[in-house]
Amino acid sequence: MTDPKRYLVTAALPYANGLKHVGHLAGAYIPADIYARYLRARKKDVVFVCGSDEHGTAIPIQAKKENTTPRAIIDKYHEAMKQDFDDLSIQFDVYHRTSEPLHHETAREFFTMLHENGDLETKESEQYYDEEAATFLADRYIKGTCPNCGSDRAFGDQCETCGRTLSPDELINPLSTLSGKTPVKKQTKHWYLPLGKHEQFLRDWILRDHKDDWRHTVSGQCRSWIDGGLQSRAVTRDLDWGVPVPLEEAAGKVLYVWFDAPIGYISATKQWALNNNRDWKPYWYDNDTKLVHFVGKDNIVFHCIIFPVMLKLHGNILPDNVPANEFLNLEGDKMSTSRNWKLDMRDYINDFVKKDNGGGQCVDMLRYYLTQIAPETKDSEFTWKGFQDAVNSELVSIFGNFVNRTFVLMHKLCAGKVPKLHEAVLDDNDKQMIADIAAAKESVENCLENYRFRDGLFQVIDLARKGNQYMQKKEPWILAKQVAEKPELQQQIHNCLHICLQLTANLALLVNPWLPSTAQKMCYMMKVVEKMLDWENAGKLKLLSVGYALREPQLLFRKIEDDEITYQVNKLKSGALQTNETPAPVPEKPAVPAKDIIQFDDFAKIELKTATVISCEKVPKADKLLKLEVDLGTEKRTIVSGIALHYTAEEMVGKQVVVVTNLAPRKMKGIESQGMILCAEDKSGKLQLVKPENPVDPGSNVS
Ligand code: B3M
Ligand code: ZN
Repeated sequence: MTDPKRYLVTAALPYANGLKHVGHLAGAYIPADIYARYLRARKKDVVFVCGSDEHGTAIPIQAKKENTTPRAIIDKYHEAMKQDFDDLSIQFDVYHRTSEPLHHETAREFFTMLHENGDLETKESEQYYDEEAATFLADRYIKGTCPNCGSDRAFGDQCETCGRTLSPDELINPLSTLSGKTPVKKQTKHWYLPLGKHEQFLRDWILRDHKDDWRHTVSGQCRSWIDGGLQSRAVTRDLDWGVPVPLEEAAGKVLYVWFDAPIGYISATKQWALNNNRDWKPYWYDNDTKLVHFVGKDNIVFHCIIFPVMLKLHGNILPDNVPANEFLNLEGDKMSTSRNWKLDMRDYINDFVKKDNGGGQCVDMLRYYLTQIAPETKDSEFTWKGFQDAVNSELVSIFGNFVNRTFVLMHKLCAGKVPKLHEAVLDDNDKQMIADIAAAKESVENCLENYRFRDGLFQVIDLARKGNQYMQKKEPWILAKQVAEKPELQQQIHNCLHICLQLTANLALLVNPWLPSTAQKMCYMMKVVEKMLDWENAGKLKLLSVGYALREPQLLFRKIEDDEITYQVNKLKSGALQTNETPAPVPEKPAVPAKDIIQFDDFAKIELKTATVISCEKVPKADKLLKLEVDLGTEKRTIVSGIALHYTAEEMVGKQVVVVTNLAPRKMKGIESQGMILCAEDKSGKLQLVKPENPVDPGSNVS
């Protein structure tokens, strides 16, 4: 959607049945917060809504576990989750609750309209009933064996081992979790949403209209749901906790939690409007509103299929995108609450953020690492070592180091004041740095607009990396020693520091959506108001005025020490619960190859040679592509390679690489690529060139 009038950003409403872990944070809340902050920096009309999901069987189940009432559970966890989000700088415009009367009223109205319009079906069916407890059993109250993976601890709605959504009838050997007995079947009446009637609409809308802009992981999951045949879904339940069904004949029944929870986005918007004296309706009815749902992959079907059908029937707008993330594993295993293999937001807050003296650096360190490993296209993994590396070798050594050096040198060489830019004596390095600053705006923006938050952050760090390289090339501290003899060098020093300072201001602005506390601290050091972080200012060299006196630098990030990491790993391992249930399968490191076995002859078909990069440039309008000229000894070739986010064009020149030389030529962005360069990809998606241990002649065979 081009240039919408307003934006409505939602993040999945977390169940108020327990604390949430960093997997949830990486999956939905951080990306949503980055996006909302970016839109605010662009002065867009944006509302970012969330709230606690306080219905469903998860709540009474937790109440039973904690020996208290559902009400006490939702009050406790609503407050705790709200606090956790706040502590980690997730800045919702409203954080609502589905237990609020405003929500109940909204959900009732929604159901009533669909019911009165004849959009729902009713069906009498047999449902599991626990005779001993004298109650129908909600899906979650039934346990059994998963027909998909064979785990014996699957629930009637989902198998948490393999993630498959289930219905109670699919469970093998079902048992009531209330009495432990085998339940019986009993007649009951329910209201259904006939999804099958909307198949064509869903096909057209998702698979045709959003073919290009939705993540393939998302549309792929939708396609398999649609192709698998869309069944009618019950929207009511026999339960005494939830929004009562607004029909006399439905006494004792409530709306299914997945019917009322997404309507929670609407009631939250209404609450925001009440708080701010605004009108909520355009956000849900006007076609020039861009609605974006941030969720984890287990919520895709609800946000892409069921809720959109409800919205269409109710006359609302549809989401423009649902950039769902895959899952985050932890230290080699699936995160699991039941096995206590997890890192709760609260644990991180207690162990790191609380010791920060309110500076927010540890908040930003976590936001940084969770974005860097964001499971945007495939499952990824949190490791404490990875966290330490990301902080120490990127935030501290690249970003923090550049900002600190700039400030220290400015105080030392320019009396703490922003020096003048002498345009007449700008050299090539200066000009290149200025051009890089200007170009960063567009590339970062491009990533943010397309929900590629990981790449976007990489671009920001890359700009800081270029800043360090630039400073290293210019060496103003050396020039300062020679200035007594050569006074004209003073202008060079001023130019370098002027550019580094403007770059620092640009970095604050660009990094702000990801690392808001860092941006704030940088504003303080630069003595500028946060209003300066207006996105329109990005790319320019005018953010700081000449002669302006800046504060002393503060270190932006501290290092993470080895013993902190050891402590966390031990804590995780010693806290892990041994259950006598079948453990969740560890995502196996493939001991066997992931691809089919091939014969030597198949391998021998591939021609691999070493080559030396002679020249290299960025491919215009393609963030990821570099165009390289390589020397293969007997010939030179052009190769287009998707490594631009990992290597700059300059640093590629002179490097030895390994090339697949007999790959059929392929056109990319209009350039014919005559081969492919080999890289290794680490868990975080970072690429490293594959090359001989010691240089060999260009054109040497690799086998
Ligand atoms: N509470 C499930 C979850 O937290 C559910 C999301 C509701 S979003 C409308 O994964
Ligand atoms: Zn399973």
